[in-house]
Amino acid sequence: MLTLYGCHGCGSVIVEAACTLLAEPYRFVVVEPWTEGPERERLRAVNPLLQVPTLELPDGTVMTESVAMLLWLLERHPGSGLAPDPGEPLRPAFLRWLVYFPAAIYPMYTVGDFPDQWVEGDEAQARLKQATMARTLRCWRALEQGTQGLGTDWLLGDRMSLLDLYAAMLSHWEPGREQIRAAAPRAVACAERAEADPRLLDLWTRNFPPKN
Ligand SMILES: N[C@@H](CCC(=O)N[C@@H](CS)C(=O)NCC(=O)O)C(=O)O
Repeated sequence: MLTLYGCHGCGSVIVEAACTLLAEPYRFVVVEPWTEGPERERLRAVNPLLQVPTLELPDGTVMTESVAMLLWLLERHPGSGLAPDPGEPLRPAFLRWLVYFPAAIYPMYTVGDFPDQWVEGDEAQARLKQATMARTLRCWRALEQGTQGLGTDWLLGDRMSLLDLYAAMLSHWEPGREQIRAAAPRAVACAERAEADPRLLDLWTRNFPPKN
């Protein structure tokens, strides 16, 4: 069975969502990379960068990088419908935007969540944080523009794909869903459609409890 290291509301959610839709069983090890403790040391032993998600395969192979895990899961479950198949016209756009989420948007949190690791001084840290949020919103605007016409109800094509799931997870993060919606209304509508999938309702509610 797979072992997934992750935590509440963080990047492991996309991998959990994919495993759920693909009926891929996994054991979940809760670990917050930023909280000291024995779990963090277990994570360090498999991923010296101390990041989640980290995935351990049944043969002991360790995978990091959410997009690598998703592509590996797709290969393991051919015909899942969560991506256009190789050779299909929408495949290049799928690959582009699939990698865009962790390559363009996710790193803004690697910097913005820990500004003290990058610059010294409260003011400089606040400015850096602000700059990462501005860049995040620019990335969402570019996604919105770049995916226009690729789908109507979904980011790509006529069915939910991993793109909608990435959009759902990342649009829960800072600067918050409403600011992200203003930048990328269609992408957020697709994300919310994905969240409404009955197979995933429990997962989203557990990871992103509704705010009162
Ligand atoms: N490129 C990685 C990024 C993973 C990542 O940044 N995860 C966050 C949690 S959502 C983390 O572990 N942050 C701690 C750190 O970067 O030190 C991926 O796509 O999986």
